[in-house]
Amino acid sequence: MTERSLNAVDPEIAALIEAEERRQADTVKLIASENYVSRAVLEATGTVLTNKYSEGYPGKRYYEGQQVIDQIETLAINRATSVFGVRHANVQPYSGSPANLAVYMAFLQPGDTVLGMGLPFGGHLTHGWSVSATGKWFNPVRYGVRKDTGRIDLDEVRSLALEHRPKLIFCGGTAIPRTIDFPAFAEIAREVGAVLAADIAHIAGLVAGGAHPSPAGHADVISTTTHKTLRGPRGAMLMTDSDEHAAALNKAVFPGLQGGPHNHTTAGIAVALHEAAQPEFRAYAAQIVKNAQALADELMARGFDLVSGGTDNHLILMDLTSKGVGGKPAAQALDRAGLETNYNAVPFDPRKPFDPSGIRIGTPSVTSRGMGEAEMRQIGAWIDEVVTAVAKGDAEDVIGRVHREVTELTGKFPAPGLS
Ligand code: DSN
Repeated sequence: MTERSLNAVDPEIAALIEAEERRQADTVKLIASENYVSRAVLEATGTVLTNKYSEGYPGKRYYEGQQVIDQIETLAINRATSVFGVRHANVQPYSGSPANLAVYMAFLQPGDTVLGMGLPFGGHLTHGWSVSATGKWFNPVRYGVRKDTGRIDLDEVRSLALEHRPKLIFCGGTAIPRTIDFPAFAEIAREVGAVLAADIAHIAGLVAGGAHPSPAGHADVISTTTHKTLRGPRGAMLMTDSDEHAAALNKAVFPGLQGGPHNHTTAGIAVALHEAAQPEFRAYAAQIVKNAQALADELMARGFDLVSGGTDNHLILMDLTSKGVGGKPAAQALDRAGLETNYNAVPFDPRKPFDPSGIRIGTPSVTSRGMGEAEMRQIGAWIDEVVTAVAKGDAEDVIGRVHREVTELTGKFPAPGLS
């Protein structure tokens, strides 16, 4: 039987996928949590591995026919432990939120206290924010950043920990432009007998590439997605050095929260980890940071307020209050100009989460396209031109011109994985 292609079976979806590919190719993607996976990762994820059920773990499954899948998952695990310098890895969590939920299931009972960074300060929903199951089913206590520095106040973290005695402390988040002090968090967690979970979803690629200090040897558990700076497929991993924690985490992921792992994703994660172990990935991680710093410098020179006054990593959080523009209209105008960002709350934001004061910008994707500091300065100039025009209430011509210039630039820097 000759099988028909996607285009023949479902031309509507095929055309939409093609349109999204074109959109990704023609856009300067500045969303800090996104990236372009390689052709190799794409190939691995689009395979027959999606046909197989594998509840359980290598060597201990509830379905037969695991001769190949066991080898794939074992390779992914071994590559994860090697890249991150840990003893155990679980590569099955479907994504970051289920991975973090598994941390709760492994170490807490409903109603127990968790200390995490507040969402508007740069934390994640699953670090105990009120609308998340983690904020409803557990007792959340939140730390933030100092108003004067925009940086985490470790004295506040310590005094909250001493006062509330959490069972679990999360460090890491989604909008933290500065280096996370894992040893300091570990000391606080030890002092109060809490499990320390380092959520490195955003910075996993930087950690793997040596461009951010590693939580290994400090955090009890490391949680990460695989699709951000790490440049893998959408998925997640949980890692630890402790045999006891590893057993608890495995039990929490399956059968606690999930059924069969997504084997095609596991293969993609294995490929991404193989790529992350290559010497050129170190250069990539270093360039992500150089690019973010060049872009931050350009934006500050043009009068933009950056939370914490700059960046140490892949991410810039811009407060547009002084420009007289909300984050949402600015992000929408930038998107129409071909510059894709997301609007984001800034610390102590007086505006609502769906209409906040800031924009979050990241450099993993543009760095994957081979762009460098010169392109970052150009992107900073475009952002300035568009936001200034939006503030003046007359942005259409500027958006049109910048869009043409953006398309010229993206034409010179093909994105990985796109045809
Ligand atoms: N949604 C991710 C981000 O954009 O940072 C976090 O889960």
